Amino acid sequence: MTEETIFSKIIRKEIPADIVYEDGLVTAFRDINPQAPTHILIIPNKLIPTVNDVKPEDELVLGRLFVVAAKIAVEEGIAESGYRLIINCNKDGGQEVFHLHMHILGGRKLGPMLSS
Ligand code: DGP
Repeated sequence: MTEETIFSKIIRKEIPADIVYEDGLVTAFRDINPQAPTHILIIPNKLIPTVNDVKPEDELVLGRLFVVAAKIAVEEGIAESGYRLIINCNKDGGQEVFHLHMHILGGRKLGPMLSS
């Protein structure tokens, strides 16, 4: 069953978030618990719980995640220094919110890709 998460409320502006970008397909906002100077989440406006739920018809919105990530990286001044994009999936992947989201992290030298 597909259940809405807090991210749907952020998209609908029912709860506050520091939104840095939005269009008809995706919304991007600053993570509430930033792990780096820039830590922004980019999410499809459509509820896709996990990567496992991705369908061929989602290609446009998923491509938009990358287009917006590149735009945000420029705006945040981290495009040249570099950054990391992360999409967690399910328990072993560390996913906490079941509304697919891309993390964009940068603004400092990031540690090894996996800490454990
Ligand atoms: P993940 O572990 O990949 O599911 O990451 C979920 C992220 O969502 C985590 O870094 C914290 C962030 N987050 C959770 N709830 C909220 C919220 O209400 N507002 C914002 N801005 N971020 C949230």
